[in-house]
Amino acid sequence: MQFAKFVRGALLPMLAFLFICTAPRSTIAEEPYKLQIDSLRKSLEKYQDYTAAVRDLYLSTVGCVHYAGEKIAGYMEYPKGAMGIHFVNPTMGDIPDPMKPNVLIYEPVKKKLNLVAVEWLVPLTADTKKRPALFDRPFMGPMEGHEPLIPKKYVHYDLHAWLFKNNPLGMFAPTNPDVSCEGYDFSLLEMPTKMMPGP
Ligand SMILES: [Cu+2]
Repeated sequence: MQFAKFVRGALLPMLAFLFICTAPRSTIAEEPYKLQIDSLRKSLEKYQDYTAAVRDLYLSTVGCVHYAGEKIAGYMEYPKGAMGIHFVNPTMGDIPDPMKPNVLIYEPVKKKLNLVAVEWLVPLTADTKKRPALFDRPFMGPMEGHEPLIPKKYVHYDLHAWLFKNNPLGMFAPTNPDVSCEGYDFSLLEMPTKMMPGP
């Protein structure tokens, strides 16, 4: 049984190795932070009810933001997909707290709002020494504010985490092709945002 031996001895280990190498990067990168991310998800569970979010001063910016996926030199690259409706809490400090994101993101589905993601939004200030990072993930940016909902002059870094809806592009991708603004009255197709120089 030469062939069976070959399958056991060489082919199976080779396939296993190939599988490990080609597993989505996000799955591997999230592993060391799995417990922390699980407890973060648990602590934010209550915001599935958007009125609980509003009571805690996460305030709706109304528009459901999505991107067409175009690439323009000098501008952020957002794969085709949506971010959703950002509820921003302006009462939090400028240092990102891994357990307290300052943005919650909802997807409008029929007449409901489903919590799908969170975001940390960090302004670029004169005190910024380096690019922020959480869960070993560097933030994107710095970039201009996202008009028309955020003024251009609000130059910032940001990091998204799709805690409540799977994102085929990865947990920390900025847009989610499985999230849609369709059928929602305040759907907003945004242009990519201009990149800005960092510290
Ligand atoms: Cu941004």
